[in-house]
Amino acid sequence: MHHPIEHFPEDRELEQALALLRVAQRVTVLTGAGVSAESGVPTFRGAGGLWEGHRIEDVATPRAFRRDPGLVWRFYNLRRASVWKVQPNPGHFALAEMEQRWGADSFAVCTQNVDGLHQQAGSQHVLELHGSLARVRCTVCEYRADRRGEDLPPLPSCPQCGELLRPDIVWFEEMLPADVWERAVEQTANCECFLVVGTSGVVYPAAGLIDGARAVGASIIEINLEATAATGRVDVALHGKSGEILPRLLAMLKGESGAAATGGIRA
Ligand code: BJW
Ligand code: ZN
Repeated sequence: MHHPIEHFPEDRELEQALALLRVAQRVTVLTGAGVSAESGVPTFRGAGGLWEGHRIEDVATPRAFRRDPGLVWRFYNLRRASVWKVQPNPGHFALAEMEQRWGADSFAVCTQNVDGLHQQAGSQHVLELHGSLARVRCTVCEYRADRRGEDLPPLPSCPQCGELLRPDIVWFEEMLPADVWERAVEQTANCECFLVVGTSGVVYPAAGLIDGARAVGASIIEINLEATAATGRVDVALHGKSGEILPRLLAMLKGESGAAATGGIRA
């Protein structure tokens, strides 16, 4: 169905979201694969959520890596190569600009994404809950390094000890990096408005931040193409593309009309 810009279907919900954002002194955002979808990074679940017939749960575990490191590295080397080519989209840029409005001390992005696109868009206060595709670490020694943009061999080895390297990614059944997680919990406990963007909300402990925000009485706004596991726990659900809704919210915050703000954005 075609909706003319003047009758954007979410207008009432957008106004509600705007009102919640306007009164918040501190804002925390939880992002997932959906924010990068419009940059061309595939999401994990739903259509296209398989990799050569493997479910993410079967490739992204320590057991899978022990069983067949070559298979797992093939998956990561392909994803690394494709991520160097993509660019942030208007959703990433809108969040970076929101951070400037609130100030980096009062605005944090807790991301489950490993693509680095929030930082590339200019966000300073980014907490990478699930690690980074750019980084590798040794399976034996303390070696850890940013190897962004580099093509790695099929089974890369550690420059310090010669043992096998692995992606610095949090796999299923692994703990999140303790310092990053602590800071995410703290940002959530201290926020007054919590944005949940482009995540299915099924992977824990990240999805638990939503409950953390509720527990401290923060208002919760969800932006997603569709209803998710989180929708029942939010105050306002905005259905649509984050690359369109976030810039629109930003424009409304700045006092521009929503319609004028969409001028530069492709439908
Ligand atoms: C748009 C859009 C647009 C599209 N605009 N929206 C049973 C057994 C074992 C473990 C568990 C278990 N039950 C629970 C667990 C714990 C487990 C877990 O949560 N599992 C559930 C899946 C059941 N969690 C863990 O294991 C975590 N660790 C842990 O708990 O440690 C303690 C422990 C120790 C020992 C045993 C058990 C526990 C670690 C979780 C690490 C997750 N890592 C991954 C893979 C990284 C690999 C990689 O990237 O290469 O991280 S999983 C994968 O899911 C990835 C993502 O960050 C994460 C979240 O996915 P996300 O971002 O939500 O993406 P999608 O695809 O699900 O959703 C996209 C959304 O966007 C959709 O809603 C779309 O509608 C929307 N969208 N386009 C707006 N344009
Ligand atoms: Zn090593």
